Amino acid sequence: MKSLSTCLLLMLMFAGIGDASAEDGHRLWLRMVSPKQQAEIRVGDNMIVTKTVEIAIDELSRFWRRNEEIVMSGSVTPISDDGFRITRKGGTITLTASTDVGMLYGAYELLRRQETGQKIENNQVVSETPRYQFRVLDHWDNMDGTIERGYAGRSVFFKNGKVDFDKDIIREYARANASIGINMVVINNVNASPKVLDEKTLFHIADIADILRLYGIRLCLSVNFASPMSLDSLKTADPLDEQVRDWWKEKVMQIYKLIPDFGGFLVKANSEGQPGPMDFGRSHADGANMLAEVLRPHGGIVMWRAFVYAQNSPDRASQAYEEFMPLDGTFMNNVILQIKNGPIDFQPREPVSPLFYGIQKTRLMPEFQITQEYTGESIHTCFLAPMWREFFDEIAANARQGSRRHFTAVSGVSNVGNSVNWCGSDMAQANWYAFGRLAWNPDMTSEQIAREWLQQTFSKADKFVSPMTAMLCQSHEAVVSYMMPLGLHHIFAGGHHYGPEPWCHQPGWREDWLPRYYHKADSTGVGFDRTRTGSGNVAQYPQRLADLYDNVETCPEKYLLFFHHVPWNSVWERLCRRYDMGVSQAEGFAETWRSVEKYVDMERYERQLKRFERQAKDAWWWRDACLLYFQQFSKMPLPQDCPAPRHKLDDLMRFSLRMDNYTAADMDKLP
Ligand code: BDP
Repeated sequence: MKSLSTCLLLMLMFAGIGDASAEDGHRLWLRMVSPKQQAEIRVGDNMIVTKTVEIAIDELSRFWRRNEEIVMSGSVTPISDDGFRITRKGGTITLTASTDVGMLYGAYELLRRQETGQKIENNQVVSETPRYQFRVLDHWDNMDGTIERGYAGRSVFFKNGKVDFDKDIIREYARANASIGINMVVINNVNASPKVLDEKTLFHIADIADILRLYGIRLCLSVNFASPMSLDSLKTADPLDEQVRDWWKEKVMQIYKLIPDFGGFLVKANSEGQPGPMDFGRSHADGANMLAEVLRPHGGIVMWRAFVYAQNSPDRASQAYEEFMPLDGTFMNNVILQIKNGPIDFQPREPVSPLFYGIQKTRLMPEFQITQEYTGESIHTCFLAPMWREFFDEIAANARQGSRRHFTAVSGVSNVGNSVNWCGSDMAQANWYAFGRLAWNPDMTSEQIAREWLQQTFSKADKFVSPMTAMLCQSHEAVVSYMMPLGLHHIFAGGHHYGPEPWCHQPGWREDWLPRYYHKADSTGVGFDRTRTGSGNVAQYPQRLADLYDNVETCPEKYLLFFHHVPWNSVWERLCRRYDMGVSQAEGFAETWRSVEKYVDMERYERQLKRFERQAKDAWWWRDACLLYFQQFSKMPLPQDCPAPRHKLDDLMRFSLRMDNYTAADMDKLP
């Protein structure tokens, strides 16, 4: 064995990490403080010290504060999938892994335990392997530097139509991802510009991949299906055309020459106006398989999105299932269908997409949305772990035996941008963290995740951690309650998806982009009838669930108006009370925050307090807009003990935020 701690001091390359200025939020959950004396890290002879292992050693030697020495040892028996084992005997901790990335993950686990006060007892064995093989972060970054549905500034990868990045930032970004186990990133928007595959662009993208690789992360790209036509003037992008196939083959070879560990393609095809195989009379499977075939020899995958819905269909919730079920079993095995968790579109709450139960012979991966497009952007605190847990729990309870094996990957649409604190708000960082932790281990509870994030990000004091954990874990339900309780969905303003506009009417817009398509409020009641006698959507679920959802008596209340059109007299009071519950919870957030003031630095305290205050105001906005609008149909008074509205419906209907580029000042104009 040899000691490496001294030579690693020379790794100036990483010196900047962790030293960022005080409390601007830039250090995320990685706020370890170096001890005066560096820890002794020994490396077993059976381990090859790659650059990734060097990073692991560097992290431990700089931040391990315990008296124990750490021995890093290659594993004699293989530990699967970048897993690791940690054991302690007396004053020696041994970290064992089969791969260098496994070693890095083990190092971060040790540091996480140190920072959250979880001791490793004598003779204890901590053994971890990730549940999902690919833990993917999807960025919706455009090459002009904007980010679709991004609320944290501009892209860290692109600017002015070009690849443009700061090496230190990418290194910090990669480090943060590695610390929570993320091992793949797609750096550009699913609404992909063909230009991303331009040779010159790829050349620069390879520089990003070089940094990510050190942290065990494979880079992927979203591709535009018509790229051969836009980039090289081919007459068609038909996936069965020889010339088109050759074009992709060449392109993929070009990519792998530059990026030998390239992860693969993410494709949004024949969806919301994007080109796809159906433009040429071919199926999704034809398109996906064509790409899969050229990627396979290099070890690449195709993540083919199932987010499709044709115009003017009677029920958008049924479409992906109708389009993809007949194709089950026809996809190559390096194709993974990437399916949004719910059948509509990242709503604050939706049932699980029926495709997760139906598809049996094709690999699947859920797509979550970390960026808060529909849950208050980076302004509202909405901790999403409870929502993602709901998904994992429902799948575990209802999927046919064995079908869980299809889940080899999980993805989340990132909330990262170039703002100093990465996510636009300090609280939104918790969702990036939670996504990584759940992708690694979907059995973790929301409380565990919230707790460890708070301890590392703010303070270990129990008087801070306990109330804040409770608040975070309540926040998703609160947002659902003041925005869209009881199964309501998609009643947002057109365009920005921040505020309520159940009345929204935009001449010329697609029906299914407008709230009235979804809430169907009229004089008889409210809600979308998806029962067997309605749109029939319930029938896409396994029998037990179909029966459960079909019957208004047994349908879980949280999905009531998703599956049923319910008469006002049986739902009005419940609706009012739910909205009120959400409002009072949101008001409580600011109170909780005030009560923990002394545990938080001024900068982050003030910044967050403003957001909580805004959130409480917005909760009132949501509540009044929806209840006053629905009241026009219900013609029923608010229950006596419910507070009177603070706004007038007419005023709210006149108020509108400009799409995507409104400011805090604009919001303050809320009547
Ligand atoms: C919707 C977003 C839109 C995305 C689309 C998608 O509003 O910006 O392009 O999803 O996932 O939620 O493709």
